[in-house]
Amino acid sequence: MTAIILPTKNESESIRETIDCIRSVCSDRIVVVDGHSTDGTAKIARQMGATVISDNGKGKGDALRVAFEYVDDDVIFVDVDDTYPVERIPEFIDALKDYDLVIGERTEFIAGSLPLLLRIGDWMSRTAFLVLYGVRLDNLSGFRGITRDAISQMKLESDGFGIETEITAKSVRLGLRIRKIPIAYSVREGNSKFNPIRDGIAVICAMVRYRFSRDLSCRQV
Ligand SMILES: Nc1nc2c(ncn2[C@@H]2O[C@H](COP(=O)(O)OP(=O)(O)OP(=O)(O)O)[C@@H](O)[C@H]2O)c(=O)[nH]1
Ligand SMILES: [Mg+2]
Repeated sequence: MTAIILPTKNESESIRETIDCIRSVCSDRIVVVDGHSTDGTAKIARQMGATVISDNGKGKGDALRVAFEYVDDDVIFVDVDDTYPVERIPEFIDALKDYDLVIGERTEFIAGSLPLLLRIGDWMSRTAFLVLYGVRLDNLSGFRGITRDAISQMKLESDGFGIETEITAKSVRLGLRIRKIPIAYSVREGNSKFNPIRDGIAVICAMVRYRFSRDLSCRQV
């Protein structure tokens, strides 16, 4: 079985539709890891029969790490803001039979989904990743699948938005099998939690740190 992990922080505008859409395409367990939402997100998810757990209040990376510890299965994780095509989750589950990490590679941006400055930042991030790791990957994509075995090979430590970059970087350096699935990125519902300066710095730090760290499975001291 695969667990579908949904990190949420005040996503009441999207949580219902997201869970409904996932249920219409697969019967796997849905685990919502909530960041102490104040808009009723957790309550809606619970009413819809999802398992709801709480993060430690440190950010999206912390939330995903809490969820990875909570479940024993391979996982798919995806943002809950209507930006990713969650109806394609079965393709990701299927790909996990042959790959360790499956990345929803954003190849198409629907008009209005990413402002110009963030598009430039996204391009710079992918280019920096290519230069540092020798492979072009969407290191920021929030729609992914990863096997239990791969998770246990990397001791994840990012608290915030550096988590996707950490997972991507460690997967490349560990020589894991990575599959890219091209996807479209849509316009967000609700408010973004991504702070371009604070979180952009976290992404850059993760990219550099995991390129040069010697022991990938251990926390840096
Ligand atoms: N549990 C938890 N979830 C979070 C936290 N911060 C963000 N999230 C969730 O993580 C997902 C990604 O956050 P977004 O705000 O969409 O960040 P982003 O996709 O980089 O930015 P946009 O392109 O503006 O959507 C969303 O489902 C958020 O609700 C947090 O601190 N805790
Ligand atoms: Mg988002």
